[in-house]
This record gives sequence, C-alpha cells and structure tokens, in this order.
Amino acid sequence: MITVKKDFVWLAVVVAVSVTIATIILNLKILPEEHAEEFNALSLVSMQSEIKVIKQPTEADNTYIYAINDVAKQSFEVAMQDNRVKDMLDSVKGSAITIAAVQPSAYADKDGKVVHSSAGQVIITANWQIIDGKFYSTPASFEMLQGKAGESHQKIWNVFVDLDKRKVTDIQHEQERVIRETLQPNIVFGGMNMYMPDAVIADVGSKIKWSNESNVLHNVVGVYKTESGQTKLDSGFFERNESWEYTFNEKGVFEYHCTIHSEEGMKGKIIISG
Ligand SMILES: [Cu+2]
Repeated sequence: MITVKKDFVWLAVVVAVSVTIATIILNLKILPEEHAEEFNALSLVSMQSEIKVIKQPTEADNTYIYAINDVAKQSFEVAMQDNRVKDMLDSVKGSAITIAAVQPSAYADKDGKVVHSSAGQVIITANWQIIDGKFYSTPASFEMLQGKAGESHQKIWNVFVDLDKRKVTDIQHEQERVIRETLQPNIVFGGMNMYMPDAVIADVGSKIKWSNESNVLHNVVGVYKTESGQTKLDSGFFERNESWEYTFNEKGVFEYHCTIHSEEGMKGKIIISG
C-alpha cells in the first residue's frame, strides 16, 4: 500500500512540474505562434515555427521574402545571384512579389546536429490586378469598383538550387493564372490562388463576403486592427461555392492571407473607413 501511495506522490510532482513549465512558457510567450505575432499577418502560418522573414513589403517595394529555416535562407541567397532570376524579377517590377525559400527542410538528429539535403527550392510569385483596364495598385472603395471588370494575374517560378555547388540548377515556370470577375459591392472573390480585389476600402458596418470560385480550399486568416484593439479572425477552410462573411463595425485595417497559399502571395487587405 505504501509503495502505491509513493507512486502517486511522484505522479503529483511530475504533473505539478509540467504545469509550472507550461505556464512559464505561455507567460514568456516563447511559443512559435506567439512569436509570429511580431511579424505581419502573412507570417502567422503555424505550420513552420522557424519561419525567417527576410523582407517585409513596403509602399515603395511590395516584395515579401521569407524562408522556412536558416538553411532554406541560403537557397534564397544563391537564387538571387543568378542572372536569369534577376531578369525574371525585373520583368514583373511593380507587382506584388512573394519570394518563399521552401527547401531544404532541416531536421535535428539525435545528437541535436542539424541535417538537411543540398536540394534547395525557392518559389517566386508575382501577383498583379487590372481593374477597368488599368493597373490596380492604390486601394479603391467597393463603391468605386462595383460593376467594373476585374482581372487578377499570377505568375509562378520554381527555382531549384544546389546548395553544395551554390548555383541554380533549374528554373521552371508555371502557366500564368488569370481570374476574371465583374466586381460587386462587399465581395472578395477567391480564385486560384489569389483574392480579388486584393486591397479595398469599405465603410464601417460593412458585411464583407469572401466567396470561393475555385476548385481548391481557401481560408481567410489575419488580424483586424482597430483603435480599441486587435481581433484575430479565422474563417476556417471553405470550398467552391462556399463563402465566409464578417461584419466590420469599427474603423481599422484587416490584413489577411490564405494559410495554404501564402507562399503564392494569396493575401489581401480591407481598409475600414468611417
Ligand atoms: Cu488559398
């Protein structure tokens, strides 16, 4: 009997210690998810806790660059030295560029040593929209956009890198994707793999609907920032002919992305104005 009791004491100690450690971790905010908050909405991707943001998009240069880990970051550096890659980037200047260094994956072996293959991969995506025949770069209101012909374009290149030889071994480009829709008030169309309009102004109190017009799943995940605080929004996945709605009752900005297509720059911004 005494032995059994002793076992229970030890179990209680183990539980207490575990709970304490978990509490400390939570309070220090050292969970990957908490770290991600310091970056922009795009980096809330929870799949990869090691994501390195190399460059945030700015007004002057709408390029977002990230790597899934430090080794993959080297793939990006090698790719940028290649003249074909430089020419490619020149050819899509002015569009929203996403550069995602997605390979190699890195693992820690049993001694804690980092192991990885030498095969690197960088996905470069250019996204741009044409509304009423004009390049759409400054957000307009739903009111201004309604009834107009919208086009969203996406070009993707896959750059393969040999990390040992530090050179690009192959560049493959996918066929350009285009979605076309007649724009409607308070509707954001989700195609493959982009949102249109990607940045738009709506009135306070607007109920905005994201409508999936493609054959793949999408979601809307991001942070709605207002004067009174921040709200994390997550639509969950929705498929073709399904939609998700949210009513924005306060002035602010909602920046979001699709978590499964963020490497292709599937993101958007709603500016709620009074
Ligand atoms: Cu998506």
